[in-house]
Amino acid sequence: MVHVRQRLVAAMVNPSRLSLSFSRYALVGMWRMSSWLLGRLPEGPLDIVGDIHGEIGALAQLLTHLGYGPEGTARTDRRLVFVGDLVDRGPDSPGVVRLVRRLIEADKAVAVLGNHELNLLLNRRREGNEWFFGERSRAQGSPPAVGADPATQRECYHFFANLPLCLERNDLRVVHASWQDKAVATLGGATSAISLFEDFRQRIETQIHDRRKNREQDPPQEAVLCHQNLNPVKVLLSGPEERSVQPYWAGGRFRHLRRSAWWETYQGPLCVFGHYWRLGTPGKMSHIEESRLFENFAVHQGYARTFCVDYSVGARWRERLLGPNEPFVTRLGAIRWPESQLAFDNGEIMQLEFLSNPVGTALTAG
Ligand SMILES: [Mn+2]
Repeated sequence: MVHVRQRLVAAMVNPSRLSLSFSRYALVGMWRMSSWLLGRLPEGPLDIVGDIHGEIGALAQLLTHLGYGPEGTARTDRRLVFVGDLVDRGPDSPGVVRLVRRLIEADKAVAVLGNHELNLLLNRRREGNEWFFGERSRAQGSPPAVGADPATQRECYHFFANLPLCLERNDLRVVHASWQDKAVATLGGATSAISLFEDFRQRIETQIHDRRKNREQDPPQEAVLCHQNLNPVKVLLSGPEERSVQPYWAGGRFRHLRRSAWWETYQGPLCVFGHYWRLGTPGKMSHIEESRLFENFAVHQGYARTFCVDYSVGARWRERLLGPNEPFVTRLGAIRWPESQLAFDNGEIMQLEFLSNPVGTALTAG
């Protein structure tokens, strides 16, 4: 079986030329098997919490407003769902992991893996994850965060390694960044997120190498796009990308690729995801570049049958540096389902609205 799967995988990423099409995933789609990497969402009412990024205080406040109490255990009539990116940037990543892990063990919650957890599983050092490696943050002005001793590192690693990549039930889907049917279909034969990631990474690398050996010229950025869009773990956890019409300046350098608004073509039941920062105020919080993806949306609005629930709380540590703490621009949000409401850590509650055609959705930032 493993051999058959490897041949299918090879066929998918071994087209006559590098292709960003998912068409070859159809081969594997026919062969979809059950896998713990595609988990089952619990039935009944849910509260789906956005990216937390170590902001333990915001999480405690949100849970209290949702009627759970700061530890999240009081309710028996609802369950919590976490969309990933529990860690990095904020003050207490180990505290958030411990709280969420306890809730999952008590059958009060489920969670999916985010790209920040994936980086830790892959032992990749990134700005904001110094806490895990016992280092001081490299970000300018960043206050000290709670670090991870070896026992905490092991606890986090084991916890992340056992999180599914997607969750679904008849009326609802949850993934960290983007739901792509053909990427989801590859989960069937996989034994872990890391092995699936590595499997595809190596095949894509080999193919790029072969093409270079044959002196075939790929357009600039082609290799980056292939690694981003053809690796199912990458695309589910950090979303598809595309060439930008014009290079643009973001995060201190010119960029040639931008994030794709995959929700504009998504088909399926309501999909709730995080990852894309929705909030920022021009000037004061201009570092939240990604908010432009949602600049034509009000905070309570989603596109068609999708909803992004990341309200940029991962930037709250920077907001603290700007002056008085309250009120924060960034928020931690949760979708209450089936009530179709949005709840925030500041206690605000709004009714959701789903747009069929937002005017001039901007895609110029990454
Ligand atoms: Mn993310």
